[in-house]
Amino acid sequence: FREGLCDSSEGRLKYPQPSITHGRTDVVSVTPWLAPVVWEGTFYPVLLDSIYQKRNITVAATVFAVGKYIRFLKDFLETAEQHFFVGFKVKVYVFTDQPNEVPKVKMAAGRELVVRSVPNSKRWQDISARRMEIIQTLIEEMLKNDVDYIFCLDVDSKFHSRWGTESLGELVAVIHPGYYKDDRSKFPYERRPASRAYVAPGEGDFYYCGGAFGGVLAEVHQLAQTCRKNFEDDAKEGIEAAWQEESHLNRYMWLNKPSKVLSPEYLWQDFKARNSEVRVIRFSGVIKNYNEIRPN
Ligand code: UD2
Repeated sequence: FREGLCDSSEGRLKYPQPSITHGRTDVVSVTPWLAPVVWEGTFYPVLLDSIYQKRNITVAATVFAVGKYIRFLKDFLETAEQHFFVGFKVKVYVFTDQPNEVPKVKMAAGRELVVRSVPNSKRWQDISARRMEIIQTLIEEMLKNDVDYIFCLDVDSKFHSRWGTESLGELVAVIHPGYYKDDRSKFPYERRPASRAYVAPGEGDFYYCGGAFGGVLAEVHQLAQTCRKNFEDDAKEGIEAAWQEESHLNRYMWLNKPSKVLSPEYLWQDFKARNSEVRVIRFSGVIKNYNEIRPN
């Protein structure tokens, strides 16, 4: 337990009394399938950390920095050091076509950076979509190691505040900041029935981000394998879903409900003003000039 928060006579953790009648009323903090939706004010960080510290967990993160996206890596890694699972064992896997350009970021004890080479692609859509295949293969290799949880994150983003043990679950999805107040008929799901990512206008739960998802290795492996296969089978028939692997992820999360849902605090976008229910921005996508950074 962290110093100052335990009862020195008995070594037990002290924290405010949980209430069963008072809590946040401006947001929904549980889905209709009873998965928690994580918002600031719905959890006690120190209490959660104490639970997971006893389990001695290791958390992996994957991030792809291919082509010009390498420019985002330094801020991503430096801010991850400040906010992502601080005090826990963390392994950050960087996949890049320029391993020599990976910035040297000082990491705390117990935290490790692993750099892997991947080829570049002519189309940005392929770089983004091929992540599923690489994540699938990485998890197969990790299963032999001591990694418990994995998060797969976009590199063109920064951490601004705590992202920690409150986010852990079997299968974890993040609500996209752009659509969470919209009717589901407006979500940018893949709408062509011929695609394996198809979701009909009267169906679906939320619109989730492709830029952040995670969970335990077995669950994320199943997700990556399914999205990869559906993406490739679509491609054989000349179809590419509206938002590539994000569309396939959304179909997957509809059919296989996430056990924990992270609010848009966990992936905001810098070009959007903060909405009042978002009390803390923990992670956000930076503003980028698509024409300038994408290969085509
Ligand atoms: C959205 C999703 C993204 C993905 C994409 C659809 C969010 C915040 N972002 O963002 O995850 O689902 O739609 O394909 O939910 N990359 C490179 N080099 C490149 C291109 C991409 O390394 O030349 C990597 C990089 O890690 C980047 C990620 O792929 O963060 C996603 O690409 P993007 O940021 O261009 O996708 P975007 O902004 O359309």
